[in-house]
Amino acid sequence: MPNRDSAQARRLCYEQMQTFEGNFSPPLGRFALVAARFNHFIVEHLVDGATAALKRHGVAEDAVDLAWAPGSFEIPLVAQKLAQSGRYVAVICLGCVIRGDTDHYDYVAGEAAKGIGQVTLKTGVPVIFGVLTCDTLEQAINRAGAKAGNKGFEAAVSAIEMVNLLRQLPGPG
Ligand code: INI
Repeated sequence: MPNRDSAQARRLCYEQMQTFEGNFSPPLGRFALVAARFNHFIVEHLVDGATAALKRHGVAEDAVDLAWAPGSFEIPLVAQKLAQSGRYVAVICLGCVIRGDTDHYDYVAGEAAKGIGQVTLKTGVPVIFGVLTCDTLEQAINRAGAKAGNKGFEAAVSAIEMVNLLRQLPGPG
């Protein structure tokens, strides 16, 4: 357990640092949701969660657009087109991949994660990973608004934080 001296020393040290941290006030600009239609009965709850989070944080309903992709594998291309359009301050990707009997899951989940990561780095637009990757349907249900929160809600909150954080950071854009 750290002693009081070291805690105080750390606090003093932090006071010297310039610290950047995104807040949760509603940023100006539009948000895009990209949702996968596959496992729609789960994803619709992620869309509801993301929409509720944006609204609760003061983002106007008409400042949010929604695009449906066939499955999570197709999310990155749709997200890339939206991010490159210049119309959106952030793109929030929502999907649900559930492990089956084959290794198909690994390809779909892996490509979705890798692709979304590539899009955000390539475009400089926050592109948020709100894709559930679950072993069971029960895990998915729990993360889509039941026992373990709502991943869509969390993704939208992260989007707001990232927009506000990037606006503080030095550098172009
Ligand atoms: N897409 C998902 O979003 N979740 C899944 O669980 C899933 N499974 O299991 O197959 C899935 N497959 C479809 C995939 O995303 C593509 O749409 C399809 O392969 C066509 O490219």
